[in-house]
Amino acid sequence: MNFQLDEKRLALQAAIREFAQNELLPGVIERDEASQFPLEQYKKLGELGYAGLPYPVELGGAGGDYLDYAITIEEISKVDASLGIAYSIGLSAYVGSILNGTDEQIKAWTPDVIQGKCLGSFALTEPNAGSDAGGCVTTAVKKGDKYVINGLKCFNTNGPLAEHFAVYALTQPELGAKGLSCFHVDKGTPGFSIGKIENKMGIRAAQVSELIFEECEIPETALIGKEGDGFKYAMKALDGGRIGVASQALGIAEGAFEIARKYLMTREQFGKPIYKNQHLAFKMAELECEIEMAKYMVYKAALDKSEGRPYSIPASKAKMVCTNAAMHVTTEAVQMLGGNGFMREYHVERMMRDAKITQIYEGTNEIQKLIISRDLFK
Ligand code: COS
Repeated sequence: MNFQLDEKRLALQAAIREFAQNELLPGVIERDEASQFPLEQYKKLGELGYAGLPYPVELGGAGGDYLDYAITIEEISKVDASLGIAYSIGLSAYVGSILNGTDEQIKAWTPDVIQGKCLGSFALTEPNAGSDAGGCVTTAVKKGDKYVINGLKCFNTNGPLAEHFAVYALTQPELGAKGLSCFHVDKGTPGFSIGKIENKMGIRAAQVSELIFEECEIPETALIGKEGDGFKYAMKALDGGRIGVASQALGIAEGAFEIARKYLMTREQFGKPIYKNQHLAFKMAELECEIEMAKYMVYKAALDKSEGRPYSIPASKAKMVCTNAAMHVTTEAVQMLGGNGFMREYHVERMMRDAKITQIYEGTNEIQKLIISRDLFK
């Protein structure tokens, strides 16, 4: 076991850290307030070759692995967690779904997202199919050489901005989850429109919306993989997505921790820097350990995926531990900064709001406990 990042990864980490300071930090508070996505910065990441890190060079990726990808999301999310989730959804949930297709489909529909030229989105959740992802009612009915999609998807990250969508719909509704199939749908396809854009508590710069399908016709060649295998593809894509969310949460925790650390060293009360209060110094020691545990868990899950080991359970464990750490660290950071912590300009209140959704999306932490405990007693 090697707990050290090698030179190449350290260089990647330093480059993304610099990018985040120079390109993401300016305006991050304003983008949060205005719910404005940093699309230009996202595309710049792509131009610099930092979007499709784990994917093959033939597809426009960097031929790296999922630890590179995790480190990148972590560094982005230390500063801007909204960009962190947009990046993760496009590159793991969307690309992860389309990778179940043929070589032709993969070459047609993944390179633009892998190269960061545009965003991808993943459409599974419906108003009555959240944790019970198999409870979808959106249908895709075969008519000649086409499928006709009807239904409503909700809480779609990147919905209003994405060019490409992986859409899950029932081809055999009577079979429930076993009748679910995966399709590629392009933005602008007749019958496909963006519904309500959500006004959110956190990750406010990320764009999340409903997707509406009304007699939306797509060619039969847009079916990804086999009819009826959609639920398994979605679960696999979510396993990868959970590594992304865990990395995002780790970044949020680390970002808030660093702001708190600097604050405790510079803020003076009762004639001394406040870190000299043992209560606060010990609190920081505890949070430091919590962050380090979270980091090892998500790095391990990323390496399990990269090196071909089963990663579903490690991804669920990492997702739960990292997101709980993000919530805890950010809440403590707001408290330690006192009145300043409550103010926008100190960033930690935004980080606390951003942290909350990480415990909920990509499978609630209760669902992660279900997955982990089922594995313990199978
Ligand atoms: N990878 C591949 N296949 C998987 C899998 C995975 N990670 N998890 C489950 N499957 C397969 C199972 O092997 C099973 O296949 P068989 O029918 O051939 O045996 C099938 O999928 C059904 O699995 P299961 O019985 O576990 O399904 P359940 O409905 O009981 O539970 C949970 C599945 C609850 C784990 C799932 O619905 C889930 O993850 N829910 C959360 C959804 C989510 O994360 N949403 C986030 C938002 S996305 S926009």
